[in-house]
Amino acid sequence: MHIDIISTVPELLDSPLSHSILQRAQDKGLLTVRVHDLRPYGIGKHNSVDDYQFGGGAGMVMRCEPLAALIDELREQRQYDEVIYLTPDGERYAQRRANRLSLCQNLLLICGHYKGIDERIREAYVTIEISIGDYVLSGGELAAAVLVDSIGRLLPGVIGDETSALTDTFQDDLLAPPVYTRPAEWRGREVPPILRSGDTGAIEAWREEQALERTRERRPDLLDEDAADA
Ligand code: 6GU
Repeated sequence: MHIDIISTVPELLDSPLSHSILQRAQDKGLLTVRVHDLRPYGIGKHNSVDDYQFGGGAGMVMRCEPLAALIDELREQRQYDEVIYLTPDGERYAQRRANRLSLCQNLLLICGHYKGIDERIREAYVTIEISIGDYVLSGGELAAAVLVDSIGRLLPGVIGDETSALTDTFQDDLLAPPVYTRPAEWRGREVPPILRSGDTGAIEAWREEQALERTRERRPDLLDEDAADA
């Protein structure tokens, strides 16, 4: 998979993209990520990328022309499966969307700042608008990093059996069951004996039951959503 990211603060993405699983994916050639600085496409001698909003009001809006120039240039090099705008008024991001996006070949992510981007860029280019939750970030970069991480780790070959994505929390709309490692007893707290029983069938059943119980207690909305989908 290849992911292009448009940003006015490309440095914000250096660190999250160059660690652990994401770095491994890139080293293995399974994922390439390029961050493109919008600033050189800005207008005039100050390379302006934003302006006051029509109608008045506080906050700047990212201008059409710089974004269009960079997007057009990128689209000459690649056919994007999706052009994604990261914005707090987008669809709420969840595992199902990550799963679907992990099947794509080429993605373009656009990070907004200030009051966001001119509506006409959304109309002309954007195919999906995504929010990573109900709170406001100062820009789309951290949200873009969240997307790249959650998608990158799903690409075949990126993570091995030991961390299989199939058993993740959310993968079946359930939270993950509790997990334990050595020692078998720590400060008087014992690992549930069933996990040390060697009975794989019983262990599997216990984990399912725990996952369900945890989901009922902490995130009953996940179980309701499941029912609503059916
Ligand atoms: Cl994608 N962008 C911004 N600026 N804030 C957010 C967000 C995105 N998702 C949640 N809050």
